[in-house]
Parts: sequence; C-alpha cells; structure tokens
Amino acid sequence: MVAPAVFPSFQHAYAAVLRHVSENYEFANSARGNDSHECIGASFRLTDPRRRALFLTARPVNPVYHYAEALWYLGGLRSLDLIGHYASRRRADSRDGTTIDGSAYGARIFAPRPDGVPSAFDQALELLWAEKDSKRAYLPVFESHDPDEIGSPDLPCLVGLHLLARDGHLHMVTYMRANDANRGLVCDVYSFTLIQEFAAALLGLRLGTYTHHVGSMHIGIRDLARVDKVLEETAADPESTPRFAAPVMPADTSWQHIRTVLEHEQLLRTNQVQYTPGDVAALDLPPYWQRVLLLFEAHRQVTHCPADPVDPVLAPSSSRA
Ligand code: 5HM
Repeated sequence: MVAPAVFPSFQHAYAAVLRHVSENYEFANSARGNDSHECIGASFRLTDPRRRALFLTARPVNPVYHYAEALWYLGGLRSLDLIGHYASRRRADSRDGTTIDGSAYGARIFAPRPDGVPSAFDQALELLWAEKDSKRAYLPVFESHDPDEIGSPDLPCLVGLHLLARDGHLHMVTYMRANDANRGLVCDVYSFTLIQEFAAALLGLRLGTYTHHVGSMHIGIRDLARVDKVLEETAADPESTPRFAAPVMPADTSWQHIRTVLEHEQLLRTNQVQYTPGDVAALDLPPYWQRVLLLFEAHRQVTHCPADPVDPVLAPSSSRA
C-alpha cells in the first residue's frame, strides 16, 4: 500500500505528474484520435489546496477562465453562454450548440433535482452537519446512464468528489476516469479545490488536504514540446514557490455571494454594464469576490473594447491568454 505523493502546491504536483508521464509512460495510444502517452493510475495530494494556480512562463494560464469555470460549476449551469464566452473551445463539447452535458459537472452536483430532491451538494452538507465523521458525503458525477452516450463528444471525466470532515478540516478526494495532464488537469484542480474551499466555508471548517486520483493520466503528443519546456523551467528551480500569496476565500462566503458574482458576471459578459473598482466596492461582496468581478470587468474591456487599453487600475489582473 502506497500513500499518494504529497506536494505543497499544485505547481509542484503538476511538474511531478508531467515528469512521471513523460519518463514512465506505459502506453502510446490514440483514443478517439487523441495521440497520447499514458500511465494507468496516478495520485497526488496537495497540503494547501489554495495554492492552485500555476506561475510558469512555459505554461501560461488564464485566471479569468479559471474563475469562470469554477463559477459555472457553482451556478449548476449547463448552458454554453458563460463557459463558451471565456473558452470558445468548450463549444465543441456541445451536441445542440447551446448546452453541455457530460462535463457540466455543476449541473450534476449543485443543481436541485427536478423532483424537488435537494442537490447532491446540499445533501452532502446536511450529512456532514448531522455526522461529521461520515464517509458518505460523496458527490457522484459519472452516472449509470452515461455509458449509453458512449459516442457523445463529452462523456464526464470526473467520476465524483468526496468530502471528508476530519479534526476541524474539510478534506476532499477527487476521482477521475481520465485526465490530460497538461490541459484538463490544470483547470480541474483549480475548480475542484475552489469548490472544496467554498464547501469548507459553508461548513465552518478549515481547509484540509486535496487528494486527486486518476485512472488514465496522459499527455497529448501535440503537447510534448511544450511539456519539455515546462520540465526545463521547473527543473531549473524545483523548489521554487509561486511568487504570489494564494488569496483566502472569506470564511463567511455564502450562496448569496456566488449568486451576486454570477449576476454581475452576466451583465459584464453581455456588455450591459461597465464597472470601476468603486462601483464593485459598492456591491455587497467581500474584497475577495470584488477582485473576481474586476477580472471579469478587465475581460469585458478586452472583449468589447479591443482597441482601447485595459484600464490601468485593472491591467495587472487582466489576461489575454
Ligand atoms: O475520449 P475521452 O472522453 O476520454 O477524451 C476526453 C479528453 O479530455 C481526455 O484527454 C481527458 O483526459 C480530457 N479531460 C480532462 O482532462 C476532459 C474533461 C472534461 O470532462 C476534464 N478533464 N474535465
């Protein structure tokens, strides 16, 4: 029996996963035309799931997309409107051009069921309120009907999330059938740890560890050169820690805050409003969530006013990646 490898930040885990798959891949295969190098079975644990962001020159990330995806999940949404706006590639996951099924994980976790049964997430929280040591607070995503859709462009890669309250901390375990180590993994860990942090806030617990288990961990052949650059950059300074402190989600974050952010994100996305930091400060939101809205304002400026420079007050947090 071997415990998962433990890392202080996702950047450390990401570099280790890429190195492991690059050097030890067991199979070279091409499922659905995606030429990949694959290892079967990979696990790691993050001691501080807030340190979820990458700060690598060789692997730029888009913080606006990271928050958009996490909020799309928290909103329980299936519609492409939000997620397709921040990443047009997500439109390829849709069969009908307007909604996503398999990878709309939030709709399976957070949306109330049509028959009035509370969401899986609400049920899990109820369970943990009633019995904190429970091992049953599992949020299933891959459902028994999914194999019927085997030809679908979008079968869930996430099998489920498991919440464990221990010694005043909320730990989370993620189970995935498959992960692209250079692509999906980066966004998945960001969103899932943010969900974990939100759940910890709702339960009044401190943030515990994050454990990630994957059946097929692979790197696409098209990404091998880019992965080599990441491995060069991280090998040069393997102990390097990301330069920016990880922001802490306020412990009093509520569903109302999430709804407020989603409501204003929609107004910004559709260019119905323009916000200064002062406008956002006047909303009933803690500074953490104000900063998230300002990312969406910066994105609005990039998208709807491409000829103008981004407001210098917002520019450091904006991203055209
Ligand atoms: O053929 P298959 O459905 O396994 O292809 C999905 C590809 O997207 C795989 O490379 C999978 O690892 C990756 N993926 C991911 O890493 C997909 C999703 C969306 O469900 C995800 N993470 N969240």
